[in-house]
Amino acid sequence: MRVFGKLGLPAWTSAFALCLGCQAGPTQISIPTVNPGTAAAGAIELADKDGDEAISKEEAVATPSLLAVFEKYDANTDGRIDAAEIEGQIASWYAKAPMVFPVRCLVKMDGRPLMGAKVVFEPEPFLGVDLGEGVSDVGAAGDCGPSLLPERLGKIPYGMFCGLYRAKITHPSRQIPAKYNEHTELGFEVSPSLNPNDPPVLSLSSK
Ligand SMILES: [Ca+2]
Ligand SMILES: [Ca+2]
Repeated sequence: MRVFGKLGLPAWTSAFALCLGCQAGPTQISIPTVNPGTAAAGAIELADKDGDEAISKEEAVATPSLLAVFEKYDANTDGRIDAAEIEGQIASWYAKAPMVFPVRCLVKMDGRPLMGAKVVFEPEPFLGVDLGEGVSDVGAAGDCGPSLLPERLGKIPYGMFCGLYRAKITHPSRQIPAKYNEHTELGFEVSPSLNPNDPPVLSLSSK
């Protein structure tokens, strides 16, 4: 079992502190950054169906990650996410410096841990091509820790770059509805506001 089987939960605290120091530099790994304006324009183009230059909650099904963080991104609480709001959130990822963050989340189906499932975090298409996918197995308690491939991370043990990701979940022996993989409605934001001690839950329903 990746991440949790080998390291156990207590490792997250120290790993988080460790990775906060993993900034880009001449002797460090290359950490890609997303252009806030370009990404925001791309998100609007992808999801804005009615042409009002903003993304409603109904339209956000085309961008599952924005659906997952809709209330957070709708800073002026008008029920729509506009380009300025997306730009502001993306810019905040780099307020200190580009970093790698350990990701932790729980995966449950019908309220129970979905042990043995495979989770893939796929960057939203409007973020460009540099971020890379995160992959993880799901442990007995529903824990998972999607991480980039080791060659992207150098000496950093695991983690992902800040970004908006579509979450795709499959299982070797259980039927998982297409709305959680091929046509996923699940999304996730990797950002400095992640708290590894309070992991978000990806809640699936078998119905
Ligand atoms: Ca719209
Ligand atoms: Ca708004």
